[in-house]
Amino acid sequence: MTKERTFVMIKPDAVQRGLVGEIIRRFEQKGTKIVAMKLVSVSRELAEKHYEIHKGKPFFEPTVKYIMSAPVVAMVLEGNDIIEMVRTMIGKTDPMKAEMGTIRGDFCQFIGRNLVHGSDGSDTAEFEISLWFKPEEISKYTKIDERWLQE
Ligand code: IDP
Ligand code: MG
Repeated sequence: MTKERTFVMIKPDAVQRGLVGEIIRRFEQKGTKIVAMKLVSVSRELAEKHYEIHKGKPFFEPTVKYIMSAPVVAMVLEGNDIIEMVRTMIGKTDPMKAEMGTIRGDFCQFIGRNLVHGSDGSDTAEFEISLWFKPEEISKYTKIDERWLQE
């Protein structure tokens, strides 16, 4: 197991639909550690940088507009193999293909309103964390359940 950090964004539809607590609860119950978190009204510059890998695709502009449409909750989670774990918990990009029990599978229907983002690899996690957070916004601390979560 590798200790990693990942970037999670609770998107505008989740904030508007009152699902922030539910989504954070799922990550907390799984035993993940929140090391940074803030509410952000996303600028076009930030939105375009975040989705720059998708520039040129037909959904680029709608997706940029989507994450600028209302505040988002930006978070950094830390833990063993957390990048893949968060992706598994979020579910497939298209909510109609996402398994029940995942966030997208349980709470949404449209690919362009899919509630939550999680970094898809170690390079993107590093890029996204540095894009959204200053180093001093990321906390280092011991969580008291850590030794009970691990063998
Ligand atoms: P991911 O969020 O599961 O990593 P990506 O393929 O990286 O999915 O796409 C980024 C975001 O762009 C998606 O979460 C979704 O909001 C939006 N998106 C992706 N593909 C489509 C599409 O075909 N139609 C509309 N929106 C899309
Ligand atoms: Mg992606």
